[in-house]
Amino acid sequence: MISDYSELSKEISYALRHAPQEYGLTLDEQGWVPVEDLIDALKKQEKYSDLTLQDIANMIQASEKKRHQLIDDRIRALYGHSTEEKIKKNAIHPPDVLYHGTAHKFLQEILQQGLIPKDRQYVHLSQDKETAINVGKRRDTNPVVLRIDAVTAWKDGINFYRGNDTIWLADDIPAKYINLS
Ligand code: HQG
Repeated sequence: MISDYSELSKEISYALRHAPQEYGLTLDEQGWVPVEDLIDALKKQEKYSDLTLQDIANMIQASEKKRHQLIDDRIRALYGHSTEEKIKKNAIHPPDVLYHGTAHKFLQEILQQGLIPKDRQYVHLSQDKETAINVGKRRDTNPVVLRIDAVTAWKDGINFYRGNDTIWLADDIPAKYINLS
């Protein structure tokens, strides 16, 4: 039995978002890997020597954030990737407005340059302000929330993609679609 789901979630995110090769894994175009391969790789560590599929299912179920998707015999991260090969996503019509929570120290640069993916493959946006505040709090105790005119950006040809229920992904968002909320 795994007692620390948070630690397991972090390690699985690391493997599936950033370093699959460290675990002998290769992501397919949509980021999937056979879950048995992930389990076998993790089992090499003492603390995960008894890891089961049920532990992973329980971890996903217990998590407040929907970071991972387990379907049949495959698992993938839903967002956050930094691997070299860009995960293929289907572009879909976004809601009229999306939000981005960030630190005040980045504000000026973002308002000049727009939102860029930095170390990840896509820009990450939030469906609602509350999620954006929580994302921003990782970097600033009193984060700034930006309002993205997603539907206009979409009409102008910027692609948006679904991460999970609350997280959207996008290609670079030019500054003209971004305002303080
Ligand atoms: C900033 C976590 C200066 C951007 C979260 C952000 C999310 C710029 C940082 C998910 C910039 C990148 C993603 C520009 C963007 N100039 N700074 N032009 N453009 N930035 O972590 O959106 O818990 O890669 O504002 O909750 O913060 O891991 O992206 O501060 O859902 O599942 O560059 O990761 O989810 O940071 O977070 P990140 P993010 P998990």
